[in-house]
Amino acid sequence: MDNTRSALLIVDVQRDFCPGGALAAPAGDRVVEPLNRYVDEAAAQGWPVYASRDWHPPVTRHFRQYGGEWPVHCVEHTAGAEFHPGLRLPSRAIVISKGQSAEKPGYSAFEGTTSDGRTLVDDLRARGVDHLYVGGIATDYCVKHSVLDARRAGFDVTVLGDAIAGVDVQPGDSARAIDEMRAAGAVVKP
Ligand code: VGL
Repeated sequence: MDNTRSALLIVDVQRDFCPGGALAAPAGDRVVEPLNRYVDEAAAQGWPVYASRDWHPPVTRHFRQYGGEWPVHCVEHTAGAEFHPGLRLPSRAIVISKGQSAEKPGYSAFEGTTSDGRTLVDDLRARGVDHLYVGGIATDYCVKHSVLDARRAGFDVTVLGDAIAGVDVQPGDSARAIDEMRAAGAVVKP
């Protein structure tokens, strides 16, 4: 008998990471349709669905104007921080907010918490999950860091290669991120 229990983790499919947003991955919106299909599959299998979101304070060292690397994006309670309007999250989806610190970027969903303050890893363990299917934005930042943390925490990971999009600040960043995730033991599904 197969005792493994899976979950879907959708990373940061937010307006600001899609074309027209403050920090767009050029193909950010193209992950939406494949992710909707994975959501349907997860629902059919009874898997939990997690959706992480960047949820920054207005002032954080993550932003360029305060010494960081990035334009202002995904500020809590703003339109840019909303999930992409085409993403069909189930009503029971578990939202993981991250990046609330003014000091740390919060790239990984494993740095985030549920609405009642539980860490992602505690929530996964409480539900008996040991295999994560991961898609979303950005391949070379939040997807990569989430996948590497998931592997470190001992989860099996399948990266949904048709449902990720990168920022590619340097050409090749996403391809290198995929290599890193594979080297850490994640399976990258085409
Ligand atoms: C992200 C760059 C800056 C991401 C977040 O969600 O991948 N990328 N902040």
